[in-house]
Amino acid sequence: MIIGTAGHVDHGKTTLVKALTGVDTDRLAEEKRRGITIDLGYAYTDEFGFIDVPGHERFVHTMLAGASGIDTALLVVSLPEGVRPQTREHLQILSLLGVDHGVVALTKADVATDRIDVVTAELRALLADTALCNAPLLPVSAVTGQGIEELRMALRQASRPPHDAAGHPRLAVDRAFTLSGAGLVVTGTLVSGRIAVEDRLLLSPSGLEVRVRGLHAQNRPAQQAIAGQRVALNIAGPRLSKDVVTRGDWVLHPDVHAPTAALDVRLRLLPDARPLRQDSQVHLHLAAAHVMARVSLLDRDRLEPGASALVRLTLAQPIGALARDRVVLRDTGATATIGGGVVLDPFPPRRGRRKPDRLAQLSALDTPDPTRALGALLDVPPGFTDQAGFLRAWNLVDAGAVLTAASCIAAGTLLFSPQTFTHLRGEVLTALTACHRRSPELPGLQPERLRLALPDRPPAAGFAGLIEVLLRDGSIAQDGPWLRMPGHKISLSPQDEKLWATARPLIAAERFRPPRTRDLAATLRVPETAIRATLKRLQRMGQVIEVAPDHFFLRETVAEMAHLAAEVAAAGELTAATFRDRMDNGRKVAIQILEFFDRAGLTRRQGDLRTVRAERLGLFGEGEGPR
Ligand SMILES: Nc1nc2c(ncn2[C@@H]2O[C@H](COP(=O)(O)OP(=O)(O)OP(=O)(O)O)[C@@H](O)[C@H]2O)c(=O)[nH]1
Ligand SMILES: [Mg+2]
Repeated sequence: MIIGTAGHVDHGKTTLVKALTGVDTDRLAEEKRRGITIDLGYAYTDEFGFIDVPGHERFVHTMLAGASGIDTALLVVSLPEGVRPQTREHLQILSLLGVDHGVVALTKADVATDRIDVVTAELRALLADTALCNAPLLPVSAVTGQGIEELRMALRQASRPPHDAAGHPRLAVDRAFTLSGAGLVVTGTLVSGRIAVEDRLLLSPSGLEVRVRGLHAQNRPAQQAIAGQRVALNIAGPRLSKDVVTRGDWVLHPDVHAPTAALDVRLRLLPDARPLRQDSQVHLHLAAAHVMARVSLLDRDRLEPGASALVRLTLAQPIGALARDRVVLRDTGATATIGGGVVLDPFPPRRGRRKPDRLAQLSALDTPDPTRALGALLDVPPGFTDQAGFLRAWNLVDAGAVLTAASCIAAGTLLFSPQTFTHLRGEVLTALTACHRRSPELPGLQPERLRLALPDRPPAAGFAGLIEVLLRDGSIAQDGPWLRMPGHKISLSPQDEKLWATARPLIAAERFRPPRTRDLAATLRVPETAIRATLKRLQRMGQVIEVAPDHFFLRETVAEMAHLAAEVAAAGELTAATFRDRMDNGRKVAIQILEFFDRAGLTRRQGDLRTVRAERLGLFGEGEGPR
């Protein structure tokens, strides 16, 4: 159990921790000299771990780093002074962080017993609307020892239920130092999962590799630490040193290493804050991290005190953050805490942040339960989500249970709601059927063309998954790169069929110098555009080949000419002249054919000479030797 102190400067937090543990947590010379706490202090007993925070208003950011890792609050209020500004602000921070277990110590009882009633009344009023409204209030004195035992008992009872150790490990680093003999040590609160000696983890956001050489859990050597404990890790890794670790970093499992510079958050503004305008600059605190951020209000243009809104926080630099992490915001000058909230989406899309669909998605994500979040998310457009992104955001290790409970369909990289899946499947089948009706001569559609043809165009990655499923269950079929309906066979439309029946004999008659489209059109008395379109479709079916613009040859003729070229080359030299002589079709056409062969990679030209690449002779079909 980790207890964090809270309260105004000089109210006796550090003295009280010493009375409870025997440890003086003010270690720094400057702390001794000035008589105030500056940095976080740590003290342990057999049953408790204490984080002692500074009360001075200049060090609220440090208090925030400490308070983000605690279970239970020890709010300290001095009887002579009563409630003061940082009593309020620390209490607000505890409430924004969701710390709902705690005890209030009324300190310096030895000098101000007469103030107990007044201060108690003041505090009861202050706590009334908070999660700590029923916290015990105990007068204590570190000088006489009065109330210290009672306080210990009360802390024991205030402890919250043990943490769920599910999820990948994430340790919020609040300190790094080198220990002679051991090397680099980082300390912090393990907010999820477990860490064991020899684990291989990452430092985030830097991404440096980390090996756990040894660890302490709650200040004791251990083989393993679990969520909720304060942990010290002795770590090693290439390029790792004290200088590359800062307060606010994470040591975590590679699967949850995903630095982000944008967070979509449900933000609550404190009742005594000033109204928040678009694009306000704020200090953002998340776990032990502290960065500047800009607030874009998503569902309104101005946020009133005491109200809550959906906001996009754009950070000055990337940090590690996941769904349900708490954020606390302070004003531009860091003079006051103004509000806080819960991360709904740590990896939000760049575009469309204020669109109604997007706001509906964020509302869907506004629940602590990942199964409910997923179910609700898939119920709003577009009805699917990126599987890896969702699992990472929610730090789900074994996702099976959640996916089953949310009854979604995993296809490729996406998770679909059953309705969306059925709908998209319908769109695919409709699009393919329409394509076959429109262009019976086509084998089908290539996947990307099909995707772009869908009214609800799903992203490429997820579409691939959808197609995989449809192929597997036989709803559609595939020939090479073409997707088609299972029953589809390529054929010509009746009009094409008719035209081809008259055109083919003309092309076959003069097979080495067939008529061009213009001549065919004139002979057959049809528009040139019509004959050209039909021949293009026949080309896609593999019946003809457009050797030069508007000059179509039968495919088998091209295959025959390829073999003739090889023959000519084998007999002597393959040039425009020798090839023309062999085919008896004129120099211009012979050159066009050879240039076509060059482009197709059948022949290679050096000056006037050409060589034939024998391995490419099959390029235009099999079994078509010279007649
Ligand atoms: N008489 C009396 N004095 C106390 C008691 N507890 C603390 N003090 C004195 O109050 C002063 C401040 O105590 P600290 O424990 O440093 O206060 P703090 O809350 O830790 O201060 P910051 O960390 O700077 O916010 C010191 O001079 C203490 O000796 C107490 O129970 N009785
Ligand atoms: Mg102190």
